[in-house]
Amino acid sequence: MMSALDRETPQKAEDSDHSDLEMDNPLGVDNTKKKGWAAKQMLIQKCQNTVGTRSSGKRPLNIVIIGPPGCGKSSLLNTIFASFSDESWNRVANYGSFGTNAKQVTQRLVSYKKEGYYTRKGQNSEDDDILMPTFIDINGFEDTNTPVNKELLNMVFYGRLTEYEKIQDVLACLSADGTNGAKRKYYTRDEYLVVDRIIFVCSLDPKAPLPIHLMECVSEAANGIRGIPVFGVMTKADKFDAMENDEVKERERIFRQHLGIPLPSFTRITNYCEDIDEQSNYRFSLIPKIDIEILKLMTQVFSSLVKVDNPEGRPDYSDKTKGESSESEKCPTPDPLQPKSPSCINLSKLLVLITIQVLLVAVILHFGMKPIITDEKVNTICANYDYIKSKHDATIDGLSELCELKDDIFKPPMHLLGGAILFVIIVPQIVVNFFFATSRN
Ligand SMILES: Nc1nc2c(ncn2[C@@H]2O[C@H](COP(=O)(O)OP(=O)(O)OP(=O)(O)O)[C@@H](O)[C@H]2O)c(=O)[nH]1
Ligand SMILES: [Mg+2]
Repeated sequence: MMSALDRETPQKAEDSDHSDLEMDNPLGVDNTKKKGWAAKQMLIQKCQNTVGTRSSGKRPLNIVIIGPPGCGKSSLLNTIFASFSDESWNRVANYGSFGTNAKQVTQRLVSYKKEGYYTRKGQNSEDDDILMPTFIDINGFEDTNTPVNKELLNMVFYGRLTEYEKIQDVLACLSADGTNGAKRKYYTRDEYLVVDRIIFVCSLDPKAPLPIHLMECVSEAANGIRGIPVFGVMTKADKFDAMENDEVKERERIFRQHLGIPLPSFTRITNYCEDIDEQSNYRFSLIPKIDIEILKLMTQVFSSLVKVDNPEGRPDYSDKTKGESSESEKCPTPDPLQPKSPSCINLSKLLVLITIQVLLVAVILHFGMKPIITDEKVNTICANYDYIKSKHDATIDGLSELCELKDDIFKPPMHLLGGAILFVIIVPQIVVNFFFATSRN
C-alpha cells in the first residue's frame, strides 16, 4: 500500500520552477509537478490522522460556516473540498448567488457530508472510514446582536434546523410566536447536526461593512453553553494585503477582537475563484499554494486539542408556557425582548372586534330589515280601500288580506334577524381564529 508520504517522494524532486498556474497537461490532471504538492500531502495526512476513523467510535465533526452575504462562505467550502482533492476543484457548494446589493435571495441550511466531497483514501486501507467532517453552509443572518439573532444561532448550533430549512421561516416563527412558540416547534425535534466548530468568514475588502454585531452575537452564543471553538477566516487575500494596506490591517484587528479569537484561530485566504484565474483552469487542476493555506487552517479546526468545553451542554429547552392555562398555549407568554406577536388576541383587539360586530348588526338592522314601504303609507292605502269598499260594496282580491295582515307585515322577521346577528358574531371569530392558528404553525 502506497502511503501519502510515499507518493510525495518523487514529487518533491519535481517541485521545481513551475509557476502555480502552469499546467503541462491541462485536461490530464498533472498536479504533481507544482510547488507545494508535498506539503499539501503532508497536511492532508495530518488532517486524516487528526479526525481518526469510524473505529474510534466518534462521530464526524460538524463545522458551520457563518458570515455576511457575499463574503465567500460557499467559495471557501469549495476551496476546502479542493484542498482535500488530488485532482481538481469542483463546484460542490453553490456560490456567487447573492445579488449586487449583497442581499441574498434564499437562505437555507445546506450540509456537505464526507460522501459528497471527499474522494481520497486514507493512509491504509482500514482508513477508508476516515471521519471527515460535515460542513454546514448557511446564510441569512442580520448584523445584529439581539436575542432573536442569538436564538436563531442557537437553533443552528444545537442542531434544531434540518436540511434546506429556511432561516426566514425560523425568524417568522420567532417574531410571530416568540421564543416559547419557537421552542415548541423546533426544540421538540430530534437533534440534526449539533455544531462542534464555527468558522466565521469575512472579506478583507475594507469597503465591505464589518459585521461586528453578528460577530459578537456568534461569539456569545458559541461560548454560552457548550463552548464551541470559533475560527476566523478572511477571504480575498489575493486582492487585499494587510502588509501593504493599513486599512486592511486594522480590519483584521477589529475582526479578531470582536470574534474574541487568538491568532492561531485566524487566517486570511484566497479562494479558488474567477479573480485568480479568468479561465478557471482549476476545474482541471489544482493550485497547491491555495490548498496549503486552507489545510493549515483545517489542521487547527480538526485538532482534538481544540475541544467543545461542555459537549453535553444544551440550552433550556423547556417551554415556559407549559403547565399554565390552556389560554397560554394559544397565546405565548409575551417576551419583553421580542417584537409583539401580531396573531396574539389581546384585550384592545377584542374590543375592536366587538365594536365592529355591533356596528355590523346595527347596519343590518337599519338597512336589511327596513320595509320598502312605510306603515303610514300602508295605513293610508287601507283607509282609502275601506272607504271605497263601504261606498261601492266591492272588494279587491288580495288587498283585503293585505290590510288585514298589515300589522304583521311591519313586525321584523325574527328568524332572519337572529340568523344575521349570529352570522356577524360567529364569522369574524372563525376568521380571526383561523389566522391565529395558521400563524402559529
Ligand atoms: N477575489 C476573490 N473573490 C472571492 C474570494 N472568495 C469569494 N470570492 C467571490 O465573492 C463572490 C461571493 O462568493 P460566495 O462564495 O458566493 O459568497 P457567500 O458568502 O457564500 O455568499 P452568500 O451565500 O450569498 O451569502 C463570488 O463571486 C466569489 O467568486 C476570494 O478569495 N477572492
Ligand atoms: Mg453562499
